[in-house]
Amino acid sequence: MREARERLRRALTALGFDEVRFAAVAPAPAGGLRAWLAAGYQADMHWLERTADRRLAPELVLPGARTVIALGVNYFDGAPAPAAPRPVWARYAAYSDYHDALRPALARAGALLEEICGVGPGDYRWCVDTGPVVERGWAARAGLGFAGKNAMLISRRHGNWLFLAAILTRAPIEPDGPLGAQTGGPGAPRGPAPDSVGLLCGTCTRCLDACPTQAFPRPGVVDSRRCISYQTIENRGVIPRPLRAGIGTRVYGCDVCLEVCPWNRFARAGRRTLLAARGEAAALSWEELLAMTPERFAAVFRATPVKRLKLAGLLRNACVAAGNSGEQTLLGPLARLAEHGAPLVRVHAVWAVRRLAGAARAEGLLRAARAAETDPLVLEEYAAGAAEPTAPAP
Ligand code: B12
Ligand code: SF4
Ligand code: SF4
Repeated sequence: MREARERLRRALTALGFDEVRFAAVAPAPAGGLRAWLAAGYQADMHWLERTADRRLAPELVLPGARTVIALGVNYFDGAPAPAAPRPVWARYAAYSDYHDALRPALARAGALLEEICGVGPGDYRWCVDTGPVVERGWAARAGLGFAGKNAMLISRRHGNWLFLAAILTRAPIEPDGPLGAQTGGPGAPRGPAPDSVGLLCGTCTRCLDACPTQAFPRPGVVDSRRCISYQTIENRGVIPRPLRAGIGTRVYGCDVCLEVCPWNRFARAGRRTLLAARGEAAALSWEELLAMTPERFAAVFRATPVKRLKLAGLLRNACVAAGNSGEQTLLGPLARLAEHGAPLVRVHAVWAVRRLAGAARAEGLLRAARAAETDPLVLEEYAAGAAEPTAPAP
């Protein structure tokens, strides 16, 4: 069996997966996901509640499941962290959508599992991100890395720059074991239990200190409602006013708690054979972003994760980021967006003009738009926020 496991590991590595580890299906640690949901940290991602039982118990997703194969794909390109005053995108947005990109490789991985472990096509199920599996938890169990205080699954080889995927299977494959168990020597592991958050963080707290919106109620736990990643990707509505300044010039997602992690110094640029680089977004200037049309949006973001945001969502984010940029030249484009067809865009354009110009100057710039406004959401924005502090010049 061990020989088959190593053959499978080699075959999946050759397929393009940078980490291939095995965990035995076993009870999940108490607390974790359930405590997180009970605290409301999922914001409006109600699908996480509906699927909680299955997320924690692979045997409910695939009856008779014995093993979780935890897979990681390194998407680090070796470039330094992007910085303001340019629009900043999460690193993963520089690729075509990883859900679609990894699917063919996962189908091929299933065929290899059949060939090497002798199971049938109904004896496994693979998922990437959207499946009902706590991917980081099972990856930690399999020793692919450890759960950092930044909540990321951190690999000693690749830092936190890994996409994760999982294959649940009825094949009984010998598990690799979590990191704590391996490093603790024979017998019971010394120090923190293998499932514990921050296993290899020591006294470091960089990620917790760096989060611009204080989204960590405690180490390893993210309150999505305060997280920039949630607000700029998952939230379809208005971004809460108190969080907007903290978003800085981030247009899509957030990597702050990832970038600061010292474990990344061991990370090398990934092979990325399963991913297709898409540099168009990062090359967009503020002016191009704020003047984005439906046609251009479709062309630039086709097959990327950003397309799910839709044009109004992207313009919403671009307004907030531009408002924080300190670039006075953006006042013209932002004032035009205060007359955009979508109320969602107008709300954030009004905020951005005020933040850049200050309340007194903004009044003149927004006079025509305000006179024509009838939408209650936008009128509420006009009524509030007059005291918003202006963004510093870059
Ligand atoms: C919902 C979600 C979000 C939410 C909530 C994030 C959060 N911290 O929970 C939001 C929208 C905020 C988000 C943001 C991001 N996300 Co996200 N997200 C998910 C999703 C779909 C579910 C996560 C979840 O269940 N959260 C609930 C909490 C309680 O669980 P957890 O932190 O994932 O897991 C912990 C517990 O389960 C427990 N645990 C410990 N041991 C064990 C053992 C077992 C057996 C079990 C079951 C559990 C367990 O500790 C785990 C680790 O801390 C996963 C994909 C998936 N299917 O798992 C991707 C995922 C976690 N996201 C990912 C990424 C890349 C991001 C961002 C970096 C994107 C960006 N650049 O903007 C940020 C990072 C924010 C952060 N610091 O966490 C990657 C993470 C890869 C990695 N190396 O860790 C994943 C795995 C997607 C993927 N397939 O690659 N995300
Ligand atoms: S992704 Fe950004 S906002 Fe979210 S927890 Fe990390 S640093 Fe904070
Ligand atoms: S930044 Fe420090 S505390 Fe945060 S995950 Fe990395 S090592 Fe752990």
